[in-house]
Amino acid sequence: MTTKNQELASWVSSVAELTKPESVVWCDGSEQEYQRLIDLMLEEGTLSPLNSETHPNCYLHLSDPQDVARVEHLTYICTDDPEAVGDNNNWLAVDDAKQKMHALYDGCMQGRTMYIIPYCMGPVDSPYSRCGVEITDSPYVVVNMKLMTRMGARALARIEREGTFVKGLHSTGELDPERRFIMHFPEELSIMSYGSGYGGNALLGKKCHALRIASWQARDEGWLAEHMLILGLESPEGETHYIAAAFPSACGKTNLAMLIPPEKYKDWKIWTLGDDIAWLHKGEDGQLRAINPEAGYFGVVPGTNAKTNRNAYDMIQQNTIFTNVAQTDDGEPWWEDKKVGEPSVDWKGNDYTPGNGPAAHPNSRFTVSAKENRAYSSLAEAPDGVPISAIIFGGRRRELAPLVYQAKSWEHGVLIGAGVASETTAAATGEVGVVRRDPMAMKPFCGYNFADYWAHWLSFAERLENPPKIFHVNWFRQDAEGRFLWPGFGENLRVLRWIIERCKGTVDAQETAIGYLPLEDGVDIADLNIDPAVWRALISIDDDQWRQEMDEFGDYLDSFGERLPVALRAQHQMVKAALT
Ligand code: GTP
Ligand code: SPV
Ligand code: MN
Repeated sequence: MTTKNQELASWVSSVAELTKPESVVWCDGSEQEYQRLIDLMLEEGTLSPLNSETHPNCYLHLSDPQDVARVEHLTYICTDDPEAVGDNNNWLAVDDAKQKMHALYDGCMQGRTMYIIPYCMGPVDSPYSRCGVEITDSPYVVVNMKLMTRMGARALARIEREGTFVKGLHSTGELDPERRFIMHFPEELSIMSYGSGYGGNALLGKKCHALRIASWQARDEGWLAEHMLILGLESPEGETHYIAAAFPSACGKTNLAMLIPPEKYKDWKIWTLGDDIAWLHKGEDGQLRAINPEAGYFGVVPGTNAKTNRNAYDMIQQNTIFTNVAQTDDGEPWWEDKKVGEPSVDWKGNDYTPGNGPAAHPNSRFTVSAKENRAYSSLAEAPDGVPISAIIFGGRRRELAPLVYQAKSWEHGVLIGAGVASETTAAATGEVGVVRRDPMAMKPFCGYNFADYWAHWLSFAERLENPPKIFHVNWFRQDAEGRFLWPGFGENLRVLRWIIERCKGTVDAQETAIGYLPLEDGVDIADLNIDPAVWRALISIDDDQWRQEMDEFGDYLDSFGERLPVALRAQHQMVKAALT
């Protein structure tokens, strides 16, 4: 295979000249190619087989112990104008960044195979989809891209038809954290990644393309690229509403997208369209419509069990690549809170010793095709996506944020999104459990200045005839002993029901300074055994705490200076005024 696209052909040869691989392979995306690369990695020892009786076609990859998460401090947006990128990103001038990267890439693929991966983010026949080509020296990246994207011949055909594509160059390098960078060049639609083989650092279609580069493109073209799941909620009457929800990394998107309703609501059904990224466009019908650019899941493993997420648990029993989990004696994958089996080998490949940290890495992941999910919606393949009724923002807050509240308008909803703050998780390197500001769950992923991003969000009030209603949820409130106040997981369906009823205008709410909260009997919890005082705490606000929150949020907004949209400042002042 080669290509008729001149730009692609000459880029590939210039990369080969720089990196000096032993051989070059064009990936066609076939099953045979996938199996060939799996066999190659088994032979090399970069992949281990798992118990093939209980877990057919499942494999385990252990990454370098220093390469287990995204590296936000080594991730840069490179443009001419630093102001365009904002303080929410690390910035480098284009020429400086390229010089740095070229020095790292020089000869880096000697003795290795260079793989060329054409891919399409979104259904290949959708006008909303966008293509890219990733060049990598990692077979692990190729097999993950096969599961996560529409990869190979059909994508290449679209690139040859369309002409434009995102150029992503990745090399595993020496895995030295001192020689690791993830650089983005949105003005020329290109990505350069070096020194990490892990997830969002290396699978360039995902966070690098579908969020950082795409958010920049989306601003220019009038759409939105967001860190959101997409689900369909079908009522017993057969009416389906679609919801998009943005929570920071490891804060519950995959779980919500695959929710199984509790026994009492077994006639309700959740359909998964996506679990991590949504591209939102104004459709022909004037509605905001969503597609999922991905075709698979790169999900957090710990915490997944038959009770918390049966769909995900069943989905990863076959045809799955596990990264950084532990193993049992029988060669089955094991992780914290799996609730079956015992670990015998930990995620570093050593004999498991209790007291020596978790057996599976807290950011261990599964990679699996979306088709393995029994709740996968057939509309996930629809070229024009699905109409969105509600947008939900959320975070991990042990205090402050109530279970659910609704924005008073689109503009107020943008303020609520901009105000998202959440406890950090193991999905990125750094301290875990500290509250940080994470607007729209996009702090690590928005490829341009947040002030301009909020202005872009605000502009949808005029663009859309009937914009979705906006909500905020928090599944993670805790008591003084660290116990969750809300049961979460399947029971979150009760909150989704309230959200849809609010969209339809069929349930009343209490108006507070921060938005509309449920009335005491607004959400059905009768059978849940929640202490009435706890329930009241979940659906009320503490004015003093919120005054402090709004002051801190105000200081954060001030840090964007003159660029901050006036309308956002006005919304902030309205909430503050309502609190006094
Ligand atoms: P990324 O893939 O990093 O973007 O994460 P995500 O947002 O998809 O998070 P995911 O659904 O994988 O959940 C992360 C962790 O939160 C897992 O350990 C889950 O078990 C846990 N979790 C998810 N939903 C809930 C919930 O409703 N309540 C509680 N207490 N924990 C939850
Ligand atoms: C996240 O961190 O939000 C993820 C995993 O979804 S990664 O692909 O590594 O970004
Ligand atoms: Mn994510």
